[in-house]
Amino acid sequence: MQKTILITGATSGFGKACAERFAHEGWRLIVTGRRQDRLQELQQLFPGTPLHAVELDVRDLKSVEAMIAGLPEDFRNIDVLLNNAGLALGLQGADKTDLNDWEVMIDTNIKGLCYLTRCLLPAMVARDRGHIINMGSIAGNYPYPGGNVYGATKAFVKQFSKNLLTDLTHTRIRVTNIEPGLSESEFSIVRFHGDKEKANAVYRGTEPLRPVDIAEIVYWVTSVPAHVNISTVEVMPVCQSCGPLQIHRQEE
Ligand code: NDP
Ligand code: 8X3
Repeated sequence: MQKTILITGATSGFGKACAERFAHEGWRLIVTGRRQDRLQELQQLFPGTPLHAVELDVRDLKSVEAMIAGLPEDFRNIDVLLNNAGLALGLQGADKTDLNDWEVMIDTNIKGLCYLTRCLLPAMVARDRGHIINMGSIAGNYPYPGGNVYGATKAFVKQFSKNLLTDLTHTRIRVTNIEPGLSESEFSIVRFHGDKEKANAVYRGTEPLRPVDIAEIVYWVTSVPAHVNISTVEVMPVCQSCGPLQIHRQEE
């Protein structure tokens, strides 16, 4: 039977690559994001794939509820929810950062992810099948300067994923947290508020992960046997690793 995946943030980067990967495997797609023109492009990209595109800001609970209530009959039974929509804003120290950036990250990466999960879970529990895949980050595992609230939102995603699994032990629903490291997408352009030079500098001299690498992993975690739950995948490019602990020494 044809399976259905709902992808948040399908208009770019990981989400778009996942849409391509799952379309290739013959899945039914529900693709969402705020940019209508990008959603229209997606509709052209996969001729022959049943695709339902919805303009959606995940921060708006009423829109999330309306999107779910408005799903066409054929798209109602969702097998996989990919909670991918998210962003980092800024890389300044916590004493200098724009408080509004913090609010947008919390509203999107935490609250939006919770809205989708809470609204879709009852149907998954009723069917006793489903898979929630959350896009975490290595930023939720390791601190770095300027990572402050972004990293903290991804630490939330990590713990929320683990707690979801605990709540769902009596079901056959799977939960996976994927934690990528340095990956080239529109992520850094968004982080630096459209400054492409700063964004390019992040990847200069590196071979970062690509959205297709992440899509491959997302597809893999869905394709293992139904009794197997891949709970966490941490993935970095070969050129990346964790740094040493730092100590600030005073001048003698
Ligand atoms: P992109 O900026 O390329 O894609 C982000 C996607 O999220 C876009 O489709 C965007 O769509 C969507 N989005 C952002 N805000 C909202 C919102 N309020 N409502 C709905 N959709 C929204 O970045 P990536 O593909 O790299 O990022 C995808 C996820 O992966 C994020 O959660 C990010 O934190 C995480 N991640 C990224 C890493 C990286 O290095 N790139 C590493 C680890 C994790 P639109 O603007 O159309 O709404
Ligand atoms: C994105 C990876 O290291 O820029 O989540 O935070 S990082």
